[in-house]
Amino acid sequence: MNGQSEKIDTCRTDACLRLFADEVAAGLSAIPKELPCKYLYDGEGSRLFKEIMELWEYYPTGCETEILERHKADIAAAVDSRAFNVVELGAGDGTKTKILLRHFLDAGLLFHYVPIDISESALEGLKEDLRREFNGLAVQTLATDYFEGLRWLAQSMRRMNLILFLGSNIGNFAPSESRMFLSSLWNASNDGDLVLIGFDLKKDLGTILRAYNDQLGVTARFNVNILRRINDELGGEFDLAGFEYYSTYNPRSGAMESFLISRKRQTVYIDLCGRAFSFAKWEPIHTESSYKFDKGQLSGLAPEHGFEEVANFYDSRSYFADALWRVRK
Ligand code: AVJ
Repeated sequence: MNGQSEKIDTCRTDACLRLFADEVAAGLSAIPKELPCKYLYDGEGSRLFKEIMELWEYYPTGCETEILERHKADIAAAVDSRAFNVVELGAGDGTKTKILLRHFLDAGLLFHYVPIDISESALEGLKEDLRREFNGLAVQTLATDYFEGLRWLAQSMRRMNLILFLGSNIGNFAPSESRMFLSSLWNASNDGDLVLIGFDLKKDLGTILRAYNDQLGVTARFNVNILRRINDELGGEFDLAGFEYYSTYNPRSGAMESFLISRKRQTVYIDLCGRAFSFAKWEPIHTESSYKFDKGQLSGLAPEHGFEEVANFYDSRSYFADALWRVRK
């Protein structure tokens, strides 16, 4: 990644910085403390997440790649429209999506690709990649969060949409947020649209725990990076060595829960928040939840939100699922 793309994810407008500062202040004043996981993905965070996707411990990427390779023709067959949009929420570096794009192009389907991602540097890299690999593919990128993305979708031309929400990005939502998200998704789409949603499934705990506690410590660095970002963009004074990454599975909620834990009693001033925040020794900041699902939950979610189940695709170990739903209005 070049120097320029490391800069472009930082907030460049006052409004963006203000929101970031306000959300950090709210999260660090809450009991228990938390930080919104969307702020993990600045240029450096997106680079570290790409590194995570290449770790042997982080199985979701390989599983979903296998699913898309195996079922790309089934997905293409479900699209019964001559011209459509492939809209992707949280596209990231698009490595897995390229499997579908390649197949659709080879099958002679007529479509535009609209990747939406909070990380502008990830999108820039993706656009560059696509220009090289998929000559002539119509691509329109949108650097924004999911909710802005859905607003775009609602206003987009009335073409059929295939909406991709891969990688178990949905796992970052608590159940109530997930319901809200699926309702917004339904509201923003048209009758007959298709959605393909990736869900990480419940499985033996060792496998799940290893995926978030890799030996090289990339996931730890990915989490600590949010404090570095607060230092750089908000004038924070975090001592990065003063916090330890900890991630564990909560069998009641069915989620991996990740934290940064203060190793000592400390007070940290953040300039743009205009105040300092105190941490007790061993006090946690919750940085991310990654919910795991079972097959029953998957089948319940579709009808509850106005979708019709078309198919569930699994990898050979049933570690991961891509659910294909049709919007019914
Ligand atoms: C991008 C949200 C799917 O929760 O598994 C990976 C992010 N965090 N390792 C996940 C993540 C730590 C990832 N998602």
